[in-house]
Amino acid sequence: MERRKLMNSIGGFAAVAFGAALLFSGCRKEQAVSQTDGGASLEKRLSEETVSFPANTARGEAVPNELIVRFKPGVGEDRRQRAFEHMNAEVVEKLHTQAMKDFGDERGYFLVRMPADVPQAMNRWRDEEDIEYAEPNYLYSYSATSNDPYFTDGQLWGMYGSSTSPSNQYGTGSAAAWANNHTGSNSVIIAVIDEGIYNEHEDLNANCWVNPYEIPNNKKDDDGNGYVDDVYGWNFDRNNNKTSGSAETHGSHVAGTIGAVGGNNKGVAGVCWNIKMISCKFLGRRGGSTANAIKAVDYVTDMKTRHNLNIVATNNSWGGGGFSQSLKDAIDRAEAADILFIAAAGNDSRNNDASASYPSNYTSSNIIAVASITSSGGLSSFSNYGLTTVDIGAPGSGIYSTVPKKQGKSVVSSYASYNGTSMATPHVTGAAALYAASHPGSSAAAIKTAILSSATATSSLSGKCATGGRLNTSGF
Ligand SMILES: [Ca+2]
Ligand SMILES: [Ca+2]
Ligand SMILES: [Ca+2]
Repeated sequence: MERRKLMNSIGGFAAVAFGAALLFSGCRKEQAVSQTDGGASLEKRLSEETVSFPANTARGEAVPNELIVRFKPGVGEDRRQRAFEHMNAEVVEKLHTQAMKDFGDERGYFLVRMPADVPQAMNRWRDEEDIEYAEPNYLYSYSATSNDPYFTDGQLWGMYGSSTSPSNQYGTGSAAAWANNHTGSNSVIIAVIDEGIYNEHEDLNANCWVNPYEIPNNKKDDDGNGYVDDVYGWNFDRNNNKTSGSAETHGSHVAGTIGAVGGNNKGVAGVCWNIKMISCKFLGRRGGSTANAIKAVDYVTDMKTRHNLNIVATNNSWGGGGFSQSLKDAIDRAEAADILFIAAAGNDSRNNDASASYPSNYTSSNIIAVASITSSGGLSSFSNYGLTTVDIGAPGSGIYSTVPKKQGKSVVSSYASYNGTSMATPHVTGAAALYAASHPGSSAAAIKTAILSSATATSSLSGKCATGGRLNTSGF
């Protein structure tokens, strides 16, 4: 509850919509969901009346009546069915991604729906002898919004630094790297796990990844990864390949900070002028679920191992919910595939050491947790922090980037200024890609070390994050 309030107070319009949806209370009509349809979309499952998730047993909001269930090893179909019947649970879908199979996980997870509310259901599952654990299908959302629509000064302050602009000394110093002819590489790939990316944007299109192993629009899964015609990535929210459109504002904004085309006399420039960005949309109008986050993370992991692609990082400008072992497992699979998981520290103005924020608080060593700073070097008022749980600060207040805009019946390229740790995070993801481009073959651990060890000490971050400093890419 507190989280939602604080997000609203900084004007997160998505948080308002998201929160309002969950504030309705009452019983939800049961709907038949078969096991074979891959699950009705999250939005559909939330589109009727929903119940708010009681705050006394676990943190945050979750999809009502749903749980992610993990059986113990060796439990076969008969015993699983018996457990489902005993629990009066209906299987929404089985989560058994290619990445899980690649990593030797034969069990997967089951997303189930039951009449009991989530805390009650979790307690009951704990007593089932065949169950390893059951956890909520948490809902995640971003929390960034445009501020002053007439914002004109200090645009792209985050790209400058003391060597290129004394008045913008708290930026990342990326302009210094560009001056050194370090502007990224088209062979470096990152994935944006977020909303989709508006890939027709004039300042994004050239840097949007196109799956070279998938023939578009032939209704066939040419690369055999389980997703048909996944050309730009995948929409895990709707389970289709439509990742672009006028609604994809947050994802497009994040993408522009990482890799809007630089030097083209248009719009803005990302930290990387040259890069390829995979669109993994799992945030919809009503947020995104743990089950869909797992599928998105695993999609990237499998894409890297399947095609030997040079995927260095995922950008994760979202948060919510409590600890999820099944999501942590997916992040750990990404780590094993040498992919960084760069995560927003959250926008609750709180200390993550004392009150965990997920996914940035997971202990997986491929995570870089990012706080937000202002153009005058202060910790942004909304930013979470944490000496042991947050790694570094980066520009997140008044960040100008790419967005789609509706104009009559068409969608056009536009630009807007947003605030949030959502905006700080892609500066770090862009930095990871920039470093990978100028230091080919670097491991995820080496890239992380380079980012953290080059941070510039910053008084507002002293004691507030592990490095006590802000992102500095000037030497990348
Ligand atoms: Ca495919
Ligand atoms: Ca195809
Ligand atoms: Ca540009």
